[in-house]
This record gives sequence, structure tokens and C-alpha cells, in this order.
Amino acid sequence: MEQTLVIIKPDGVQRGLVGDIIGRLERRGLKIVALELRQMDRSLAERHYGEHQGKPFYAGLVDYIVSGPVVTMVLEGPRAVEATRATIGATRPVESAPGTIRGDLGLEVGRNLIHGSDSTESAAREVALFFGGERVHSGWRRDVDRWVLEIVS
Ligand code: IDP
Ligand code: MG
Repeated sequence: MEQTLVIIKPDGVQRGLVGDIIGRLERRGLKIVALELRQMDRSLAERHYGEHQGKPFYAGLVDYIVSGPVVTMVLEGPRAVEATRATIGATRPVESAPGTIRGDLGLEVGRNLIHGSDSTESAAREVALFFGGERVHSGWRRDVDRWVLEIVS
């Protein structure tokens, strides 16, 4: 089963949208296998956003992500990376479809509420960066799964 890393960014936490955002992902059928409120430090932010180093928005992005607590989680499900990115919406909230998290709740790219891994390779790297192997509880049995998934392992 695929895993993905989600971060509810400081604006999502400050605006009291944690429940709404997690609820949307949870209702879609994705299973929470790790969840934590934490304050990211600069070194973690720089490692997480390493691919953007050198871009004009990089310094502002790091300042933004360390500006307050974030909620990090690992979600599991079939094609979880793609399902989560689709639920999140496009990077620029004004270009995100209504019904998506960014399209319903955001306006500006520098306050776009949430991060989701963009590939299974990024997901593996990010899950390890934020939770390590031992803090992900991927084994728990969710009794409703036979009504969400066609084949339950
Ligand atoms: P993504 O979060 O949709 O994967 P990326 O292109 O990976 O988007 O960019 C990472 C984050 O950097 C965005 O979510 C956003 O917070 C920020 N960002 C991207 N482009 C800009 C920009 O042009 N101005 C300000 N911030 C940006
Ligand atoms: Mg990205």
C-alpha cells in the first residue's frame, strides 16, 4: 500500500483548519498511519525543501514553514500520493479547482496551507525525514476497509 507525507503548514494551524483539512483526507478513505504537531527548525525545512534551493521564493518559503507549528502526517492508501495531491489542488490556490483544499481555503501561493509529496520517491524520503521507520504505524487494522477498498489485505 502506498504512503505519502502531508504537512499542514503554519497558516493552516493558525487559522484553525487542522480538523477540516484532516477530515477531507480522512473522508476520502486515506488511512492515517502517523500524525504529529511539531515546530520545524531551519535545518529540517532546508532538507525538506532542498529541491527549491536557489529559487527566488526559497528564503520566504523556509521562513513561512518555520513560522509556527505544523501538523505532519503519513497517509496510506491505493495511489495515496496522487489521491492526496488531487485533494490538495494546484500549487497556486487561485488556480486550484473549487472542492480542493487550496481551492476552497486559500488565495496565495505563499499561504497555500498544505504540502503533499509529489512522487513515491519523494514520499519515501519525506516519511523517513519526518517520522523514521519506527514511528509509522502502518499495520493497524481499520475495520471499515472492506467498504473503502476493493481488496483488503
Ligand atoms: P507544491 O507544494 O504544490 O508541490 P512546489 O512547486 O513544490 O509546490 O513548491 C513548494 C512550495 O513553495 C509551495 O507549496 C509554496 O508554498 C511555495 N512556492 C512555490 N512557488 C512559489 C512562488 O512563486 N512564490 C512563493 N512561494 C512559492
Ligand atoms: Mg512540491
